[in-house]
Amino acid sequence: MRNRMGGVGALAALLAGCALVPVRGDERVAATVRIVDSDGRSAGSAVITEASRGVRVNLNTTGLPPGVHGVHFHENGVCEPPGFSTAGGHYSPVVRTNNGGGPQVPDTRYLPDLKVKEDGVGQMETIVKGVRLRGANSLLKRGGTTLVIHTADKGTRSVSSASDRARIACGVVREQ
Ligand SMILES: [Cu+2]
Repeated sequence: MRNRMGGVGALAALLAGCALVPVRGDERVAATVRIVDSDGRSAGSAVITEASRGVRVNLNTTGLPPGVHGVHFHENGVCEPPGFSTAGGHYSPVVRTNNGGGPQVPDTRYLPDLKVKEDGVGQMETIVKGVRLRGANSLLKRGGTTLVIHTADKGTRSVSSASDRARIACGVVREQ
């Protein structure tokens, strides 16, 4: 009996060890974003993980006005309510491609819109190419970056590509 329990314990330890081994090496790199609204109150969060040639963004918000909101990465890691001008302009780093195209500017501005329902709950998930969590074009660069949510459009048309509307929520991208 004692031997058998010992075997189970060894197996459990082995499985626990396996759980620490990432399926893909870069999946372990992650960042979190705590979103605050213009009153400085919590308005949800985002999780950012490395993806192939970019990052995966999973954004969940609460308490924001219903509607279709533009979402962008901005160039400074500072969120000061109410206006969040401290976040600076869009973060849109230059990326050199290796297929002969030379330097390109990826439009990291163009994340999908955040759709907030009548109950104030919003969700958006996407993969953004051209930025990473490490090395060049990192969202965790010196000085930081932010995820900024803009005021909603009246209708349902896409607003992420529109000019920079008023900022209603903001969160600093932080290493997890
Ligand atoms: Cu913006």
